[in-house]
Amino acid sequence: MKRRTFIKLSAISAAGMVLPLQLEGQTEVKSLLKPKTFVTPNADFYILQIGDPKVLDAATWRMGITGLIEKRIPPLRLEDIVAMESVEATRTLKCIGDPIGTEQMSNAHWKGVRLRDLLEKVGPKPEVKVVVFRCADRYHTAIPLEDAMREDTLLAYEMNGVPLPTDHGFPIRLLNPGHYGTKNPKWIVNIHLAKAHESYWEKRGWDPIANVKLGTMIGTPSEGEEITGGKVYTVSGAAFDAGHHGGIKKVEVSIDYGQTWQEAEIWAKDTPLAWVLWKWDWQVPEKANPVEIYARATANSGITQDEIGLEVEPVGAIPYHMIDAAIVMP
Ligand SMILES: Nc1nc2c(c(=O)[nH]1)N[C@H]1C(S)=C(S)[C@@H](COP(=O)(O)O)O[C@H]1N2
Ligand SMILES: [Mo]
Repeated sequence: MKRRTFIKLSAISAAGMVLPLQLEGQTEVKSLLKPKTFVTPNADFYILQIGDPKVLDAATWRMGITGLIEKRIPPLRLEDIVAMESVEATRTLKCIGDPIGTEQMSNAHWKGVRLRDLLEKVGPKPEVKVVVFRCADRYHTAIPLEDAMREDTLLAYEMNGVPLPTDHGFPIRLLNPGHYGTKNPKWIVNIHLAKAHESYWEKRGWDPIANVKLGTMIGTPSEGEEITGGKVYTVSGAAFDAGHHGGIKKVEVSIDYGQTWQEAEIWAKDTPLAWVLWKWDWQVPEKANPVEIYARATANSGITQDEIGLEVEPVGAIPYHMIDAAIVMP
């Protein structure tokens, strides 16, 4: 098996198969760029979970904070959380089952509160190591206490200006910077402070840390697309490092199997916790030919994705995304 076939197959995995992939062709509107907007509309944001979404009622929903705590407080109501100091942030979510990020990566503007502000109300005991989230669909996952206490770890209740949609975790979900979707639980009903915890996906062999790796996805062209020779074609996509390498510095494209690289234009960006969107105008040769398109990112730390990925502490990088297309004559 050719290595690039392996990469494509490995991008489709258990966690990514829980819901069918969003198949291209649903909207055959010829958009020039993919992703085409910096903020993904809620209706287009990918959805992934272990079962059916849980429809929770804000009036009766309560979230307890339990476990190794210094001070007990009554279960919180949504209005208690909304009354706290709020924070807004643009954040990209990406599924661990789609490391390249062609289908299960989206970006939204969220509003919520700092998890830290809630944990400070109860006071974690000195022996606490992890914060466990239990969800209405029986999903559960834990994050290290030091991640929970980060200033940018949020419990979100709004997404793109509206209450969190049911599909994305109404009324409350976690936004855990730097980590794949598995560590961003939805429909939270309990927060438990503990010494250790084995989470839902870890029990099934998935990475318990789930740090996002540096990656670049090619949105246009799509796999197998026919590109008209003799014209300009805009190759486009997204790149994301979730802040682990200081954010994306540049994105490059190669159409000669990685011998030479052309710098793409980054046309939309925010903080390193959101993706960057890039495009590169390619003057397509006037000759019918198969073509392979590669894209790679370089982060502000100086590291560049390479053909076989990259093991850089603490998170590394995934290999180039490669797209097979065909130049055809009009
Ligand atoms: N309660 C709950 N939260 C969950 C999951 C789940 O199955 N149940 N799946 C996780 C995974 S694997 C991903 S990729 C993200 C997807 O979030 P989204 O559906 O809002 O895009 O949700 C995460 N949070
Ligand atoms: Mo995921």
